[in-house]
Amino acid sequence: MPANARFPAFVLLAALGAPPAIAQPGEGPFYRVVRIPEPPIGGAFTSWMSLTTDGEVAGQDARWPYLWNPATGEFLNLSDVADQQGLDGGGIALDMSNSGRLVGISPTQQNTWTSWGWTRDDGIFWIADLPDSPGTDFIAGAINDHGMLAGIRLGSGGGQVSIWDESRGARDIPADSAFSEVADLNNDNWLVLNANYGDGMATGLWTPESGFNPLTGFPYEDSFNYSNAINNSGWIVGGARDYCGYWYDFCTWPFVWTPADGLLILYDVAPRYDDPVYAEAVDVNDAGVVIGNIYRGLPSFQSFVWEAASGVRLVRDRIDPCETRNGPIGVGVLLAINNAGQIVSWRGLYQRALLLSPYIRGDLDGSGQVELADLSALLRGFGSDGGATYAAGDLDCDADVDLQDLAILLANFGE
Ligand SMILES: [Ca+2]
Ligand SMILES: [Ca+2]
Ligand SMILES: [Ca+2]
Ligand SMILES: [Ca+2]
Repeated sequence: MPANARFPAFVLLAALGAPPAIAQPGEGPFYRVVRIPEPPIGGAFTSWMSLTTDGEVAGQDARWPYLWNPATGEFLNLSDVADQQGLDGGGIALDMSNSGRLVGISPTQQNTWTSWGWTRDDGIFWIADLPDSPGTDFIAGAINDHGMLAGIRLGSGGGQVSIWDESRGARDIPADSAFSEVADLNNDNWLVLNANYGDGMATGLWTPESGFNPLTGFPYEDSFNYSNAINNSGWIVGGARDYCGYWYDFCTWPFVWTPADGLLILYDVAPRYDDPVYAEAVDVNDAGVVIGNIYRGLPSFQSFVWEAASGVRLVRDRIDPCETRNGPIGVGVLLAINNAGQIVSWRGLYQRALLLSPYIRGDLDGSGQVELADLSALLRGFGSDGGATYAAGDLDCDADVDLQDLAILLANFGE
């Protein structure tokens, strides 16, 4: 269509017949892709990655964790801080809070491990030096936005779970002694623990109000059920065992557990009766968006996003079409999601990790909603053929603004 043959907006809307205000629920977020650069000292990110609510990415290289700020492109290298303290054996980050507090461990010259924390204000500090500290044999595995720590004291016969906070110091958590793996800690000081029996796993929740209770409702309580993360509403995600279907064999399925509704297993990540499925949920944000990975059960590895209202969506189908014009980009293992809905994905050594940022197709001005301003901008550019940009209304990245673009916008109108 030549650029001068544009329809007035009211003609188009009349022709399409449906006022946008009563459109169906939209298609949900798509994701823009940023390739995360390699840390300046070299050594690719290893598979631990996290991100703050502000979109700052934490990664782990061969020696020390880094923070990368996508807005400025700057790296903050934690080894700079640590070297000043004479610690040159490196460090491994184990958890980061929403606001960017880190905890991790470093090897000591006595062939043991020492735990450290890091905050923007205080830099690296030794957990053994904290007032009323949990001791030198404490391995911190999780931290929340209030600075509460959770971890394991190794000396006490292997694994006593302990927590520490500034007001009360260190306390041991009375849990079944098998539950000695710290999975995650939220801002209400709810602590998720796993038990690893070698031939099985179980998972449980400790809260200051109710103490420790195993999570229940799993199809096979004494099988491989484990948690990966908890959000600030107490939603817990992980992997649960159940029979595969026709296969007389076990599969691992992603699960979401909520305080109100208990256990929900996401069987719709993969067909139940084909190949054995191994899939898990790895993280959940405070908006209830769950991310996870499907390692087996589909023709190739895939990753997914789940929300209660829309169910499972494969991430490969939700990538900015300008990124996938020449074929799929190979999104890797999803590792973390923040409260803005951004996701970090890791693709293996020597490949760029990805930062995926959600957007709604049709939100031309980036206001977070598809509304009249977006519709009128698209209609102004309607009919352009060649060189059209997203901001001008080319939503499917084929350089024009036509009915296909308009249909996408209208489907998301009001989202
Ligand atoms: Ca955490
Ligand atoms: Ca908008
Ligand atoms: Ca187009
Ligand atoms: Ca087109």
